[in-house]
Amino acid sequence: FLPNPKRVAIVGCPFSGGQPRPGVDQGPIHLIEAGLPRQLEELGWEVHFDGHHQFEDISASIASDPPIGKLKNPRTVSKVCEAVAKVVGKHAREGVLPLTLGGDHSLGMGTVSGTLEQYPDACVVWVDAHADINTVETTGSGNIHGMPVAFLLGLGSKIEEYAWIKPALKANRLVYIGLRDVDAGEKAILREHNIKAFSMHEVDKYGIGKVVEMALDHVNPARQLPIHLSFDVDSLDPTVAPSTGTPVRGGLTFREGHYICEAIYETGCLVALDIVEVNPSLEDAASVKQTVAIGCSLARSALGETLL
Ligand code: 6HN
Ligand code: MN
Ligand code: MN
Ligand code: MN
Repeated sequence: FLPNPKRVAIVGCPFSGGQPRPGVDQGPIHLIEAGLPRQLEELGWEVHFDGHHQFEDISASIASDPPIGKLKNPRTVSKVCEAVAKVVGKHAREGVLPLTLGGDHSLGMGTVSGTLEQYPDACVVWVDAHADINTVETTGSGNIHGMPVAFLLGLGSKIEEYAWIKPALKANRLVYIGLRDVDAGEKAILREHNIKAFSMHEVDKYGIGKVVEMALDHVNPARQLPIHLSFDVDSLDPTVAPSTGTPVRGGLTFREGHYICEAIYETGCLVALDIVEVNPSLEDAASVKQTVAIGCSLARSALGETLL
């Protein structure tokens, strides 16, 4: 499925409305300024980047966007994600691999929707400390970055503003790696729908090599289905990627995170990639630099950078 010639379109999404901490909208700007386009060119990719996505006036939108139930900024998140779905879908249709740079992880409902439009049988590997599967009913925070997977699966009661999402993702085409902070309501959903998840406990027990193999055996047994990799940098340990909004200790090491990306590239099935939740306004300058550099190196690993 990898495009031939190798063409990647960077979709920069300066958006933070799915969660409360300002600054995550600057993530994509830092990743680009750190030289990601040139780094990917050096790997042999033809890189398309025509500037960061210009959403309609987000601050104006948020100012007139009262909660729906518990959900915060619900109309703004929906509008932004619908626009992202269109852009990602268009790149995928044209045979260009979309690399979405967040921004917060609510964007995942846009990116995965875009992928599924072009590749209805795609599977999703969601690398995260969190399951991001709260429904309208179970969310405690009302932060929509904790909910995109529920929308993609069509779980929870429907809200009109999200009617554009065709819940095209099947529970058996989804797998998690890295979980360690899952809400009680989310655990019930994972159990009820038999969703496969490899938490840090399994990473410790089996090692990352075996975990990725088992994860792919579950969602993509013959390694013939397209793969969407949605990588939340908070899956990494906070000592590795400190500048992120919801850090949780006990996360993936630097190598474990990169190994996941390398192993998915090796399948030849990658069709879309998200790198999200880099927040350059959190922690000190050295931490920001380290986190941004890791965002870039994860993208390079997923696009074929090898150690030898
Ligand atoms: N993320 N489960 C928590 C919530 O607010 O629903 C945390 C979600 C974090 C989301 O990191 O993308
Ligand atoms: Mn383009
Ligand atoms: Mn996430
Ligand atoms: Mn997370």
